[in-house]
Amino acid sequence: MVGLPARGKTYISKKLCRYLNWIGISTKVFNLGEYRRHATTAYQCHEFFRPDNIKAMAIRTQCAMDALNDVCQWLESGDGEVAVFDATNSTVERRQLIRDIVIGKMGFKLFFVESVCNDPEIVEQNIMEVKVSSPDYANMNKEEVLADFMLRIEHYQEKYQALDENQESDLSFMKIYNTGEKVLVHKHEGHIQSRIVYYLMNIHIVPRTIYLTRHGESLMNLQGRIGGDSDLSERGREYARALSNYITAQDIQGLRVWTSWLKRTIQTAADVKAPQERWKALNEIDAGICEEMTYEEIANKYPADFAARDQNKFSYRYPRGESYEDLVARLEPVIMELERQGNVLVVSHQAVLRCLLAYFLDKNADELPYLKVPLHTVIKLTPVAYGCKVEHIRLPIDAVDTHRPKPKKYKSIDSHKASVGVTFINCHIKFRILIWFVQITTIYDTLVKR
Ligand code: BKE
Ligand code: F6P
Repeated sequence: MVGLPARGKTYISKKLCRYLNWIGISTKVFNLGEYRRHATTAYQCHEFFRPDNIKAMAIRTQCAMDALNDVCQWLESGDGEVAVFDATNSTVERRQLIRDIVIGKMGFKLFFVESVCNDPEIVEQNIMEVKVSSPDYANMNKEEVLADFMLRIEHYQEKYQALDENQESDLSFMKIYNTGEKVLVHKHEGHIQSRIVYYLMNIHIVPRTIYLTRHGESLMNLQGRIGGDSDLSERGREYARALSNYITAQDIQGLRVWTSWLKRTIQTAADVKAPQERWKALNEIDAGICEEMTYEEIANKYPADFAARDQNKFSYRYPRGESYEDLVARLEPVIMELERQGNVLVVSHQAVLRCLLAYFLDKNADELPYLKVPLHTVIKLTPVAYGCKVEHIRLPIDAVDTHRPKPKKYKSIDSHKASVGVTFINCHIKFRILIWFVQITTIYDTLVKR
């Protein structure tokens, strides 16, 4: 990252990290502020950031080197694919140092993302929303924080050199002006970097709410069958009416409604008074040869498949159907368009909503297929600080429970055999000790008797 303080660098870093992890690219943020707070006792005031504060400058440079070192170690360990170095990196000298280490020494790719923002209102909004609650400013009031932070920015401004395609013509970078009003891309290098550019071109910070809900209870749900394209049950139709009343009562500005192409979501959204759009991508997971079966029938007819799915639910693909991993790939355009939108109500299905929820709540691939998305419940997501606030609004109409929890680990046959083996070895050793003991006493006896 590159940019003055309060330009949304941490916001971009965390959001980008969540997105890349969700699409399956292992990503981690290294925030220089955290290294600094670790290295030195309580932040006193903006004076710490004066360019002529030699002591502080030495600490800050050391922290940057430590962070960069951790970045390189993590990438080299093989666990990481993208490291986001969240710091101001606001001088040519610092960027050259990073280039020498990251490209020169390690041979990695390097891509700078600069946020340029000259709208004082956005900067102030940033300070009020995230700096006021920073550990740097424990027990200080809003006015004091704002004043100190503005001085901190001034210290950086003194030495700040924005990225420039003539001055640093060898570097790959993008610059985002005023939260996306204009974007400049210079010498990007390949697939991941263009995904990053595309993603950051689509995010915004205008407050809005996303509502997620499953369709009302369906006839298939009542029978415990998965998939299919059935109508709503009586209670499901009741939920459709209740949902419409709930949404009307919320009085949401410019609301748009997205459903899948399946009858149960279209019927559920039918009474909601707002413009509607259908997405094939929002259709439920395709269970292939298991469509319209109960879990019990699947366990009996395809026991190996059923067990394999419990072993790794995220990657398991139904024969002639889909996996959760496939779903995430199919939902990527939905997430991208959701990022661009304002208030949206998404009416979809259990597996699909687990994937969307995992994106917003930063859940990993192990947790994702087991997230709880009950019927007849509206999940309300509101962006706050660097994450999402989540509320579950259960509308009072009964419905069946379709959640199948991960089965508890029981001792497998192999580990049972192994434990028999260990007992056998234990007995064997005890037996040997007993024999030695008998032998020794016999020798002793014979010696004494002689
Ligand atoms: C949670 N933010 O409060 C926030 N602030 O360019 C308030 N300048 C504001 C931000 C983040 C969190 C986000 C951006 C930005 C900013 C000041 C900024 C931003 C930057 C590039 C693309 C999209 C947003
Ligand atoms: O049972 C309802 C349902 O939406 C099915 O259509 C779908 O196959 C299933 O839930 C997905 O949940 P799980 O992945 O836990 O089987």
